[in-house]
Amino acid sequence: MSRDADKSSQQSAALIVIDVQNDFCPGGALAVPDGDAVVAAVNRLAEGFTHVILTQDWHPPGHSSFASAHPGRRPFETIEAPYGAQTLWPDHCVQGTRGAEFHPGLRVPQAELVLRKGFRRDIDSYSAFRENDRRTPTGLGAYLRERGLYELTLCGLATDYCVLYSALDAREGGFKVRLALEACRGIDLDGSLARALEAMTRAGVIITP
Ligand code: VGL
Ligand code: ZN
Repeated sequence: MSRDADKSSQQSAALIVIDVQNDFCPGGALAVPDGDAVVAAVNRLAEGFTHVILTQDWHPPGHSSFASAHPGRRPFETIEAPYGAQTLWPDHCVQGTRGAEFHPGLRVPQAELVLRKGFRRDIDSYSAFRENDRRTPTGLGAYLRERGLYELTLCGLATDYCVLYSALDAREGGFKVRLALEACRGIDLDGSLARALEAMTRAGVIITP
């Protein structure tokens, strides 16, 4: 089958590229080990999709997920936010900064939507669908349903945070979800990567190499 024929049979398929931003890559403020290794893999994967959506972690200065906003707290500690446990992070992906930009090697010119998240100062948002209070929607679920995009392939950074929560919420929203593992890298805090892969498998996410 030609690539075009292949694509046209995939009208309900979308690739969702999570947070491939400078701050999550080596040298960035919240670098994921080997994070930039996903760039080439994502570029290759995207060639097979007509519909591509990018997400962008997009925090205002002083965001409540930053350890620096909590005197006496340090990055990677957990605090009790009004909506539950919240890991504290180094300042990262601040709106308008270079760290918040997509990795310069990312080549997905056909991307149809850039979904920004984490822009409310008092709520973090790992998931592309729902913020960390687990109630505030981002609108992505409705967007995908209205466009008839039901078969999602997820990739990006970080496997055990934003990719994980996006995948679980997508399953809860009734989407078919595949995780392209070669195009993902994790932060792995205290075994979080293994736990993430288990949780996604349990939720019916199809994990492919
Ligand atoms: C992420 C921690 C904080 C992610 C975003 O993209 O996985 N992780 N903000
Ligand atoms: Zn963030």
